[in-house]
Amino acid sequence: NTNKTYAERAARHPNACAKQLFELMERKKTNLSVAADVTTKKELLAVADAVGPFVCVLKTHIDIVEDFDQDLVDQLVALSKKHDFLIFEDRKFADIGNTVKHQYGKGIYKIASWSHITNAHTVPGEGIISGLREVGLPLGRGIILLAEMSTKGALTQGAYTTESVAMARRNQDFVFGFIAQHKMNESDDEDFVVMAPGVGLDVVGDSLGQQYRTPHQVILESGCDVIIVGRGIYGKPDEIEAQATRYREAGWNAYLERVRQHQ
Ligand code: UP6
Repeated sequence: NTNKTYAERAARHPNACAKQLFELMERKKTNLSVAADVTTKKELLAVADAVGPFVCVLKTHIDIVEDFDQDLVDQLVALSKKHDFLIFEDRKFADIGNTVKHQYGKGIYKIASWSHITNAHTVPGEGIISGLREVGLPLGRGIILLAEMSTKGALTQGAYTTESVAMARRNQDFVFGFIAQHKMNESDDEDFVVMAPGVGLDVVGDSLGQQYRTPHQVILESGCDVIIVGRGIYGKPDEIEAQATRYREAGWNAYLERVRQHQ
C-alpha cells in the first residue's frame, strides 16, 4: 500500500478518519504535520494560522498551554476549517479503559469534542482502545497507537511493536494507524497510516533523547506516510512559513519519488 498514491489509498480505505486524511493530503499535496508545542494561546493560534496552508494535520499538546480556555479550541476548530487540516491532540493516553474514557471525553479539555485524531500507548493492553472507542467512535473520531517512539532507548521495540500492530489489526473500526518510525503493514488488505515524529533537516537530535531523521529517510526509505515536525518549523518564529514550505516540499517530493519508484 505504501507504493500507492494517497488518492488510491483514500478510495479504498474502510476507516472514515483515514479516508478523510488521505483525501485531504492529496487535495492539499502535503504529508506534513506540524507539532505546535508552544505554551500560550496566542502563540498556538499564530502557529496554527501560519502553518495551516501547508499541513494535513496540526498536532497539539493542549495541556502545555498556560492560558487554555474554550475559546482556544473554538478558534483552533475554526482554523482547521479555514485551512483544511485535521487536529491531532497528541495525548498519548496510557491508563485503563475506564480512566482514559473520562480523560478523553471530560475534564477541562474535552479532547474528543474537538480533536479529530488522538493516540494511545498500548502498554495497558486492548482495554485502552475499548475505553477510547466508547467516547470517540460515536463522534466519528479515530486513534493511532504508539508502536515505536523516536527517542533514544525507547522500549517500544520487538514484541511490543508487533503486539501493538496486532491490537490495531483487531480494532480497525477505530484504530487507523500508528506513531512509528517504519511502515507497519504486512499484507495488502490492511492499510495503516504511519505518522512519524522525530523529523529534522538541520540537526540530529536534542539534549533530551530526541533523534531526528530526514523526510527522505522517513517517507522514502522507511515507508511512513506523514512527517511530524516541531521545533524545525516553529523554532524560529520569523521563519515559520519558510520552514513549513521547505519541509512540505521535502516530504512531498520523497512521497512522489516513492510512488514513482514502484510504477
Ligand atoms: N513525539 C516524538 N516522538 C515520539 C512521539 N511523539 O517526538 O515517539 C512528539 C513530541 C513532540 C513532537 O511530543 O510534540 O512529536 C516532536 O517535536 P520536535 O520535532 O520539536 O522534536
